[in-house]
Amino acid sequence: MTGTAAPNADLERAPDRSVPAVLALGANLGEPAQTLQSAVRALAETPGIEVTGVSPVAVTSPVGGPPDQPDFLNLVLTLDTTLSPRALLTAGHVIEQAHHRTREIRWGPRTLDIDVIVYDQVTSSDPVLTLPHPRAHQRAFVLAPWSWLQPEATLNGSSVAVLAAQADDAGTVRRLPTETSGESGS
Ligand code: PH2
Ligand code: MG
Ligand code: MG
Repeated sequence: MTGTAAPNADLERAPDRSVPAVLALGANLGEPAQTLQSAVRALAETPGIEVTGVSPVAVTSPVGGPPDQPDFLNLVLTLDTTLSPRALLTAGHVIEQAHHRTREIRWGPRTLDIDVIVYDQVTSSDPVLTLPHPRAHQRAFVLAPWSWLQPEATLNGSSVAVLAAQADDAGTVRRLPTETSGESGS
């Protein structure tokens, strides 16, 4: 495992080859299912991003924030990118904005949240973009969908599937049946 020597020096630097990254998407306001679909499409259309995998969707209880907010839909997406870590984060923010994201309450309800979970082997303690994501290892709403997509994946040297089972919110994560092609009219 090779993290970067200087924690934050690499966030602005575009890689000289395409590198893998993992994003987590969540939504619990508006039309979360459509929003996630639209966000995946927008990511796939972003120059410098090639989507390599999309997990099944999970229905999850809110972790943190106001207790009365609706359940979330969450998914995890893998990609290859030539964008820098910061540019990838910004691409996610632009897509959040396009889906009417507002930032009022920390961990409050939102139409769309796109978080960078890992970016290649980069480690960063920058508060704007901490890598790997500082809480992902304890959140089943990220780990479970990730493990469905990539059963062998590891995070900080631990199995994502094992971490998912150990997380406090493990019992709240339900996998939605994957849509089969031809089922819906569009
Ligand atoms: N996102 C949060 C805080 N809590 N809970 C669930 N179930 N899903 C989320 O995506 C989520 C959350 C902060 O981004
Ligand atoms: Mg988040
Ligand atoms: Mg976020």
